[in-house]
Amino acid sequence: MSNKIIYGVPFSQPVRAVLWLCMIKKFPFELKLTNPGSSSEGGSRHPKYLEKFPTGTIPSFEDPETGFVLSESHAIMCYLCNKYNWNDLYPDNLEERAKVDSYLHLHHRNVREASIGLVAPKVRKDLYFSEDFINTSRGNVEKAFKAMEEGWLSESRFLVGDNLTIADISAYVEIGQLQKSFTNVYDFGSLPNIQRWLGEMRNIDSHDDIHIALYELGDISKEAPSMETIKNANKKAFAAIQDKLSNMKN
Ligand SMILES: N[C@@H](CCC(=O)N[C@@H](CS)C(=O)NCC(=O)O)C(=O)O
Repeated sequence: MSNKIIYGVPFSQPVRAVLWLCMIKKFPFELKLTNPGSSSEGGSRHPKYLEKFPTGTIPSFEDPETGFVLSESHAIMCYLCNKYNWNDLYPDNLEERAKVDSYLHLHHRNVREASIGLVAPKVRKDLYFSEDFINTSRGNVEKAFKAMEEGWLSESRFLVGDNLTIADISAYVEIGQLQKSFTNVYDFGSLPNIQRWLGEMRNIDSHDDIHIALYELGDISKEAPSMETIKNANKKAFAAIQDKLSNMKN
């Protein structure tokens, strides 16, 4: 049986979410390195990639046995949970599942903007982000953090109840990257519930393996990383993931 394929790079937040889910479930896969936004061979905007995945984004998923292909991190995570009955991370109970879905829908125009408003302008010097754009993104992130701090995480250990779900995985790959131990671009001092949750998430299986790219990148609060640093971070993280996958086989 050939492995399912995940397209992406470990530096990408939504790719990390899918990879982390697979690692937690010890689900074997092949990671095909795909450069986001590049129209060269091996890039997410190359015609060959677009033929399968017209949105041109990573992560994408492919089942080489059936030819089934899918883009969008949340759709991929929900599909895998449904297909393999990972009900611990995507609960069977309809109300609980709906709460997970509710977070997943909210994520895109809110928490996801942490990358756009707080990380990308420092990391992607090749792209232009207007001040207005950055401020709108930051405003959306602040609103989402308030909802998490005063709502969900004031009532329960994880976003939906006392157990980890794919909502936490998706949220953490965005929010976690901002911590002092990674990029250090956000002060969580006034958000004790989010801080507590970040601590819970750091203890989840494979956390360190999935975040090697960020450990490599280090603190970017004062100085933007070079393209070379980012490339090397991706390379090291890819090698570590390959290692973990080969250990899973043994
Ligand atoms: N909503 C998508 C977002 C995916 C996304 O933004 N991926 C970025 C990399 S982090 C990408 O592929 N950018 C390249 C492009 O848009 O050309 C998901 O959750 O999968």
